Amino acid sequence: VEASIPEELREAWKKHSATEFKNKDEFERDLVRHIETTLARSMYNCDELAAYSGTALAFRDRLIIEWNKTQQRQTFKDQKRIYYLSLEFLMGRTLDNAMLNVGLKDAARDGLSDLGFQIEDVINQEHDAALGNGGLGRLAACFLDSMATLNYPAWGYGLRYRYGIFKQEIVNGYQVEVPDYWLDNNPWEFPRHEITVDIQFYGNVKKYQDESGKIAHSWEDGEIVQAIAYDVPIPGYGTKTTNNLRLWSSKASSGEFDFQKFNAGEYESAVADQQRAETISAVLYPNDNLEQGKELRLKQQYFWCAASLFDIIRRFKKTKRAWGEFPDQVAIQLNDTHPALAIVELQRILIDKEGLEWDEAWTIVTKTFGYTNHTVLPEALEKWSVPLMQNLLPRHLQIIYDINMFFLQSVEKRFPNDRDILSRVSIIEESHPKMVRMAYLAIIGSHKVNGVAELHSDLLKTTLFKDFVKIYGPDRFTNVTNGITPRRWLHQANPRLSALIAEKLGSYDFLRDLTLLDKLEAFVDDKAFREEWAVIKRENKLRLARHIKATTGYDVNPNALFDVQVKRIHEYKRQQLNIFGVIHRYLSIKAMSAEEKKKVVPRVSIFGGKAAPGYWMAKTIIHLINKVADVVNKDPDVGDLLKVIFIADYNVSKAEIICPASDISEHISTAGTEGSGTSNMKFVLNGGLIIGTCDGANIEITREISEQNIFLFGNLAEDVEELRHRHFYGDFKLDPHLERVFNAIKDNMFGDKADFSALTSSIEDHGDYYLVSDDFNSYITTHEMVDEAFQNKEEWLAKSITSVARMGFFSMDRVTNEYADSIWNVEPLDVTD
Ligand code: RUG
Repeated sequence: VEASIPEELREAWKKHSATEFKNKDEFERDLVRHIETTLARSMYNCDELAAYSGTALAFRDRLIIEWNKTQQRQTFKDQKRIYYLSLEFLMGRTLDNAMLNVGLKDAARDGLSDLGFQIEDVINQEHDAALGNGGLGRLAACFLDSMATLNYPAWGYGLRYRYGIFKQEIVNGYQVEVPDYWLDNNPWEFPRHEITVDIQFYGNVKKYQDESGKIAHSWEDGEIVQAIAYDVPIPGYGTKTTNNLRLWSSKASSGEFDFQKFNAGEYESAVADQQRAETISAVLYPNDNLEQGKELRLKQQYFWCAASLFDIIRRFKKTKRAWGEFPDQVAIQLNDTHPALAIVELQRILIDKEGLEWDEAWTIVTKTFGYTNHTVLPEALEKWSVPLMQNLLPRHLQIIYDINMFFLQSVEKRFPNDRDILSRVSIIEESHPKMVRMAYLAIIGSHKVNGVAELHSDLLKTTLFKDFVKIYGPDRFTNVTNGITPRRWLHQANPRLSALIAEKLGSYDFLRDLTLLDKLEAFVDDKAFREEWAVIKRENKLRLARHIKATTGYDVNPNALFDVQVKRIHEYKRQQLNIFGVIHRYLSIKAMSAEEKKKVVPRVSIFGGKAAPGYWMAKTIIHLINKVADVVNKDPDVGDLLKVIFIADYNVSKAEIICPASDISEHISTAGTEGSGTSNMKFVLNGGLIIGTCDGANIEITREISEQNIFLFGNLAEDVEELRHRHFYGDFKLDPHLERVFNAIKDNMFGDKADFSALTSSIEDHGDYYLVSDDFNSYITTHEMVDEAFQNKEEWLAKSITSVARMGFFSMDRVTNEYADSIWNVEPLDVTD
């Protein structure tokens, strides 16, 4: 308020208030101005990168003008806001999305062309914002797009990593990690040096009596690190709403190095404090579905939770409401357990700083938080060692113990005869060292817990969180099946398909209400429409083929069946099953007569994905894929009938090229292991069919598009435990087709067999935990069915169109509305005035 211009002087301001460009000419004006002034370049010195920067700055002006208005509108209306806390936001590129969302891509295309640039080349200059590992981070990004599109007052809070997910290079078939320094030339963020928060670590807790004689606690000493806000505007599609993503960056609290040390010539130690502080937001941990328990990661988590909560509370306090109204104004969603410390931090602030009683504070806390679980994999469930937490966050550990004590007391009262339940549900695991179970903390501190697909949410209730269902009743647990934003994953990634759909449906309204796609079914038998559909798929395949040629040197036949598996490399996602299937196919082709070969449906097997740097088995899988590619792609016996491609450095912008180009994609996790999966939705929405197990959202995709339009195979989730049990007791027989594949590997067909022995022996000798052998026969037979179906072009097209028409359910907008109704209790803002 102190910084606002006095009422009587505002006319002068308003006269010069920034305006938005609305057409090609105005865009050109802004573009040239930015190139000449902001970038200090000229018409004699303007390359594609400068054209990109100028275009981005022109669009950024527009976004920030709407961002300012949105913030004013939301402050004025003062409705309940959503705060989405996520350690990962996998945004990808921004410019194309911004152009489409504000509806000015055509103006930009024409304007750029007037100056001699192709819009696609300009868009391709942008570096992906890759602040995430995979599905979890991409879901957060889809949420932001959808919440803005639907006019929800919403903020994302995350960390501004200096290094995003590493860049992957393939050297001699091995993954090599290269740092991703993405911040050079990033026009999309606004540093807010005036918005800082001091964050405390270490130190100790003093107990004292306050004036009223009550026992109180203060957290003292330790070290302070400063959090600085960086804001990223998030435009909605076809709406004025432009929300905010606030990312925190860390800095030493003094902001300077120690001058005394500097003067004494101790240069290194003079900057050491500063570097140590900056390390907190330096790197994204490159693990997907795997927790490592490193102290720096815990520091990141607390740093980000504390800064975000401080900010949220500061905003709430401006409204001068009573604390009891906090949950009516604030909904905080925890994306996985990574932000679970926010629960403890809010309780700490309320009792230690604001003087509320424990129960009153705890009621506020639990009404405020919702927790989304994304996995049942034990290795992904976060646990923090008690000694580590004691050292780093001594007061928080005390509060966790108190939360646990009150919780266990209530459990004991309800189940007086069940001693075991107490140790099963305790937040503290009685191991050596003791561990804090973050998922339990998140459940106890939230009013709703949701899984991300039906099967996953059911498994949570019947296995992992079974005791908590008994304690709290089933209503605390719910399901919200994931979705994807059709803006990026259809309109932006596949503009021609989007345009064809718009032509048939009469408008682009389906981008705001994806259920309108169902009207496409009426055109399934329309021959001209089918042809156009086929032409678009072919062009998308050609685009991918060009990318493959440019990046790998391999030529691929666009008439072949493009079979794609792109996602993080993980044993549970079973890229090993796929590459074994490819080897099986290769061996079969090699054994064929010339006559038999004529009947083979040509295939390109395309892989992409990163392995966590410390995940040896995942790296071995990448190595095998590349070695198989080396052999198969050069084998004259095979020619065009089979090609194997590994696309290095899979990321969001590559996904935008790959998804529209698939004929079939693979979602083949061991049943019961994949939370939801979201690339399955992206591929189907782009007219690709899928082969998959009965896992995650594949099940609901099947329900929506019908069994005729999907290739399902493999054991069911309910049989997995029994099979593993049998393997464990020695009841295991390697599938004979898989045995032939293993023999080829052991004959050094793909290089030194020793390189792959860990992989084969995990199946043959160590229990085949992921059921690769059990599912192998069903997998290869289903692929034969895929080949057969692909030969019937007309039927294949009908399946493709029908599936797209039935994908309305998987819009992120449906997801966002479900969270808003059943978890957040938040209404969209009226933006019509
Ligand atoms: O593995 C899951 C995916 O199945 C899911 O679609 C995605 C979004 O909900 O989250 C992924 N995930 C789970 N990423 N990290 C975890 C565990 O921390």
